[in-house]
Amino acid sequence: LTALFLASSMAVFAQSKKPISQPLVSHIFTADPSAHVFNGKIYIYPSHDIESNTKQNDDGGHFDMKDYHILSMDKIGGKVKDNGVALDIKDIPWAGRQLWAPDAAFKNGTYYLYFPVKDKNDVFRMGVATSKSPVGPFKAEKEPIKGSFSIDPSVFKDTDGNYYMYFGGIWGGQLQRWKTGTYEQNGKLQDDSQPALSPKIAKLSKDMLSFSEEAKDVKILDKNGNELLAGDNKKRFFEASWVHKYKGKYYFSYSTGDTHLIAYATGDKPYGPFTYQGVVLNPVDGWTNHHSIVEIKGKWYLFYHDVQLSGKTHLRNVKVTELKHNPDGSIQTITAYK
Ligand code: FUB
Repeated sequence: LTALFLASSMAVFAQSKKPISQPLVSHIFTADPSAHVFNGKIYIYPSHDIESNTKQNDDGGHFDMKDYHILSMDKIGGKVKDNGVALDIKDIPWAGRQLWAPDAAFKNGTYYLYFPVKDKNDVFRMGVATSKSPVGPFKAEKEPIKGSFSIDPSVFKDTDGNYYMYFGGIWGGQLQRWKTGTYEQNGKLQDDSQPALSPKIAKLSKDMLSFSEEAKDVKILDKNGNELLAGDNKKRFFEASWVHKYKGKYYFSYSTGDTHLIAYATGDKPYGPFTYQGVVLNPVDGWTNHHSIVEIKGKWYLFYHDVQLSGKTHLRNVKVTELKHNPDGSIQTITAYK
């Protein structure tokens, strides 16, 4: 499996030509950009990649991050500010290692930072931290969110004021360990002929600090209404959930992981089911692909990352480019290199 992983990652690197956009910052490595507009300003909540010299493996041990820095800018193309350390792993009482892709939300004067980190038993859980400022510093709650597991929280505020967390990731993201509903250290992925593991959704409680319901499956179907199969790795969910709403439809986008695509599926309700539609972003340089999709002043943007600055899969840099919906609502596929 590892040989396959390395071979596929090399193939991805070999594809690159001239990038269509430049890294937003170059003094630190950043990845997994969750972008939001709060009070008319753009804030990006990324992972902060560092060189920890942990050996690369299929569980992503080399993504050994220890804090978050929030980036901000007044407009697309404007100066990007690094607002310093917003949350440090040492200030999360229950955390063990690996601060992975975060997201943020705002409600009633408080900003909420949601993050996945392995607990002291090496099991990924989701945490939440609060601040009166969009850039922190954030104060972490003493315990992980009850009923949370796996990685890549993404919080969507619906137009009716409800907030939902989408989450999950297979392989190193441990979703396969929760297949039966309870934790199984040796939980395996589905066989190729079985429906793929589903990402999860849970409505957030009014105080934004917990789930108001047990997490449910987010079903992704093909055009015939059948669930995507685990063997369909060019389409099935791997990690990096994101939801945006466009013309009344819900767009669930995600990474296909080992095939390195950002794919999307559409539905009529936040809970889905979602029907697979196509590719948002072709593979970028580096193994991972992770994004967010945001409307800013009437235009839509894709925030994403690649490894232009380092050439190394675990030292990434965030970028942004415009994203276009066609008149029928489909998304024009983006290739990040000319
Ligand atoms: O940044 C660590 C992990 O890599 C994220 O949680 C995944 O989505 C992948 O981008």
